[in-house]
Amino acid sequence: VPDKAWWKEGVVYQIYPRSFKDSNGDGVGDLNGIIEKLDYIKSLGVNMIWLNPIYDSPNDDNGYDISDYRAIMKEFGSMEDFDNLLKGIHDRGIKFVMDVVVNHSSDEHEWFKQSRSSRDNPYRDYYHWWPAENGKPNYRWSFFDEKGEAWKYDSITNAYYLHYFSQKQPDLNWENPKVRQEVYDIMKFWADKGVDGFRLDAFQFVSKDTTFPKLPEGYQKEIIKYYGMGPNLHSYLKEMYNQVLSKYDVFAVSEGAGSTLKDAHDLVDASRNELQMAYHFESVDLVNSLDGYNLANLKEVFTKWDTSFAKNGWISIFLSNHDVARIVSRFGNDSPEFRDVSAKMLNTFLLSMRGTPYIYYGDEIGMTNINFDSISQYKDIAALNGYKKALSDGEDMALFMKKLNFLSRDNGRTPMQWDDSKNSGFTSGEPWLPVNDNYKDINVSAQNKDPNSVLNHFIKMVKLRKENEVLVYGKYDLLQAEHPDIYAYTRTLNTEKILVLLNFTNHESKIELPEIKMILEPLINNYKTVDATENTISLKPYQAILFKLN
Ligand code: TEU
Ligand code: CA
Repeated sequence: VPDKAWWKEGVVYQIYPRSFKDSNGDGVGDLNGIIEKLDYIKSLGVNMIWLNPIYDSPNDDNGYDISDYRAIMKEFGSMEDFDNLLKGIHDRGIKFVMDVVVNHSSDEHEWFKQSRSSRDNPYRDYYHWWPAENGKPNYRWSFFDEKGEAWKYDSITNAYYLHYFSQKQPDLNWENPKVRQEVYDIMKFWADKGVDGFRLDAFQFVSKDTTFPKLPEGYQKEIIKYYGMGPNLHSYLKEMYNQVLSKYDVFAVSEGAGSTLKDAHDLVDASRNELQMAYHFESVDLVNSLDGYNLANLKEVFTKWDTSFAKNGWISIFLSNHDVARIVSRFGNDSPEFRDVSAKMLNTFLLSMRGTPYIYYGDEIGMTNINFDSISQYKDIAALNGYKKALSDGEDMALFMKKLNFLSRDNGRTPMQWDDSKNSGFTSGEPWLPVNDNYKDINVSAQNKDPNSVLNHFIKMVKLRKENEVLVYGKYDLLQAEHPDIYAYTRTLNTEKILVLLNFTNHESKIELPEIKMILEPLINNYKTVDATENTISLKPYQAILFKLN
């Protein structure tokens, strides 16, 4: 059994602040809006809140481009609002996780303004510059650039700067000790305010080989292998641990875990004194085309990671966040017939695995994709610049739009659906991104009143996890790996054993299990009945049941 820790036992609720609750009618969610909803969050039973970045930012990438790490984005409120929010969170016994975006800053950060102003400016080495008289630097691919180029020419000093993300997100030079000291000071500033955890954005990319050697053709298909886990990453993490993490009762989670299981262990194993948790992308990457996923792969990915982390290290469990489309639309079934049952099944899954579950706002009520069909509806820079790039590359644009419709990040960023009033109670003004039309059917207020709602099922499942340590720490054993429809596993801790049965399909399916003889009452079930005989159980479409075996 792994060592115990509060951050292993929690359930994280992730809030995209722009879209959660607008308190002043400007159409943009804000900190006071979150404060208004703290009792709601408390009622979910979750005990950690992670907010996407709330720092001052020109919003080229919705806050992932930071212009001041010690100030709050004006649209979101003030530092006083932040202090009130943090107090409100702590008063309710909830921990707070801060997003730390330090692979890059905004080009509007004072550091970058200084850095680009002249070659001998003291901030010059805060970023990666390549003097143009040395010729063009070797190609680097960019996630968000409209040409797919990570080097941007800047005429002021006749040099290129590096940006793995957008042109307005220049990469910070971590090889410069001054940059690292700035980051640790920023983290201490927030830890002194009382934040309980840090989510390190795009962190596997910070350390770089600053000779920028030529990389093999097509390397971007294995981007993490080439961009991730740079030469000095671990020594920087040990430094961060010594200066910051070890001094407070905080944990830190890395976004990205390298490209191998060993990479991931090297980040989080306790003996390394680096980070406490990491999340890998293999689960969300299961759906990255119109073909969707297949259950065999899903089982394989989750089983592989669980097995590897059974004794040492700790990972996050999630199927959604602000970088992907909605969980029900990708992994469940968002048709009116199956939307609710499949949402309940997926939440049952996330909350019955080992690892800290991260639940994205709106998934507790089964929010679905918005399915835009015209490029003018999109707001996300990844979609807008991806569109420009596809056009200039001569891609099949009808296919491109179909993919965007299913997979775009905007699908997962629409306003929270609170009630059936105009704009779902999110704002009294014009929402920055439209509310999904289905808000009259899918909203918190209606689901609160319905004991069989997705929301009440979620609350019940969180409670079950809290009351059964076996669901947190218990050993995971996959049953009948080859079953085409059903994901079945047990969780075992000392004498406690729980059986989890999940039908991932839209048809009935049977599974034969000798264990069933011992079954009495289900702990939780997203249907009213259990259809079992002596040793066979038949699951309805997307049926999800937990049984106590011992
Ligand atoms: O994402 C980092 C990351 O690796 C992304 O490339 C992710 O795979 C991509 O967004 C999918 O389209 C983080 C944040 O989560 C993301 O929201 C930011 O846009 C990005 O860093 C830059 O800060
Ligand atoms: Ca607002």
